[in-house]
Amino acid sequence: MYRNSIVVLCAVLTVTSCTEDLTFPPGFLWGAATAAYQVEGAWNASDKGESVWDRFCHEHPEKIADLTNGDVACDSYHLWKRDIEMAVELGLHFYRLSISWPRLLPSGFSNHISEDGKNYYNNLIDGLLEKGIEPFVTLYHWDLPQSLQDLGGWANPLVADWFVDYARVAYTLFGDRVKWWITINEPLIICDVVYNSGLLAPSIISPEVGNHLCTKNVVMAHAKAYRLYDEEFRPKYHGKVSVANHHIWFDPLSPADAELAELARENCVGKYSHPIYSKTGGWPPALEKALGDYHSKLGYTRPILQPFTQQEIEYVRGTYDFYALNQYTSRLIRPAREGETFGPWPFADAIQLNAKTQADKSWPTTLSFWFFVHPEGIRRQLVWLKQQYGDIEFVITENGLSTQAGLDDHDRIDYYKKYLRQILLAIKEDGVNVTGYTAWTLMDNFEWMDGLSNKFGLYEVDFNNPLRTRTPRASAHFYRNLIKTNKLDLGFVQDEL
Ligand code: GBH
Repeated sequence: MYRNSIVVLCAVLTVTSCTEDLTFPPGFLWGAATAAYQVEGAWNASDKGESVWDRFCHEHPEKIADLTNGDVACDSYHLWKRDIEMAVELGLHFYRLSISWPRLLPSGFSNHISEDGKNYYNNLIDGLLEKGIEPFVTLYHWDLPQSLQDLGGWANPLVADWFVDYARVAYTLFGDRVKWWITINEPLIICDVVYNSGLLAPSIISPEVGNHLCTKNVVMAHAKAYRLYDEEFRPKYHGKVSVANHHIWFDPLSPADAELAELARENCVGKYSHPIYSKTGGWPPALEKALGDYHSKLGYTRPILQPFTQQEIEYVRGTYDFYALNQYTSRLIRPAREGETFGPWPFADAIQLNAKTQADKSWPTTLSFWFFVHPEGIRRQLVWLKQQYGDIEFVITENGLSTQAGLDDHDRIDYYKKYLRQILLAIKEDGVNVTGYTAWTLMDNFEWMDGLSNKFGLYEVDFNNPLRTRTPRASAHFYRNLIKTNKLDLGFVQDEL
């Protein structure tokens, strides 16, 4: 109670007179992230295969806000030495990167490994390690080989086998040096956003069926890749494997909507986490029922969210070494009124739950239409996760702000201060075991449907310059200072740039 009062007091007092403990636990890990398609470029270098993002951007340039694509992006395929330099300048403990599946396996299958693809990732991994920076590697950050999409992609249950074959290649080639693995980045986006909105590659709109088929296949693919590591690679390499989920924190619009908000949390997070992290495994029971009802009302005669067998429940349960969360934003939720229409779940509404979502008027907007700033959301999310899945290790694998161009990004610094302060409260007041944090993103990059004009970077990238010059923003100085001191300086201001 006393400590809580101090915290409340600190919130209203100026920073200097505050006794709030703003240090992070000793050994706390600091990193920054990127993803292959967003930074690498070299989309057809050497024998690289085509990805769904290559195809989508080339066939539908109009679907990207500024008509750009990832053909060159930050050109990290050629400029990886500069990327490592930036990681060194910031003092990062780890750099979260992703491997492009079609760069490593041009056909999508493991029958042929690209020599150049292999060399690229070896160089990057070795270069980081030489500087004492841990490579934190995501196997899948949305760039599915187009060849596999042509065979049904994430809607085909065989994708789990294709994925585990790819994972085996990556563990075999890089597992001696990579100790942190993420199997899949944000199943929610891969399944729910893609099939509900068509806004992202491969842009297949199937909001009643495709998204739900994808859900189980993604969970199975993760579980297989985890089990493979656990059985064959962990004994010699001793690394850690998890999946990175996307989290939107849902609060009820009015207290009467509390149960609905809980169902929305299950639909957003529980759907991809309950099978893996809960004691019982399987789908969250209330959600499985709600989706079952939804589909029967639509006239389907069998469940569309594929049920697990008991054997599958046990196979999937426990397939984690830590909990990885990406979090940016929040929503309020309420039941839909008669006759209201719905935008796509999860950033607009929740037709599956007959519910409408909105942002609170007090939450600042950002350059991204889906993104409202709500720092308390990340603390509530962490507490909820601990309540649901127990006292496990949490690593924040993405968090950051989108802005316009410019080096003086005090709004980004402000965002980091506010979110990190809430994370500290989760650690110190709520006892959540958060052991690491990852800024999204190291440098401006191809922000999917928002193209190149929407900036998330600690470093600004000049996309008009063939050399793709990278320049630190004020926030890079803030982040470097944070890592150096392991302490949040709420008064930090960067004057000189
Ligand atoms: C993360 O996705 C990604 O992992 C990362 O690659 C991305 O650059 C970063 O965050 C910032 O967006 O969903 O209909 O609004 C976060 C989720 C996915 C939200 C793409 C916006 C655009 C289409 N983002 N999405 S929609």
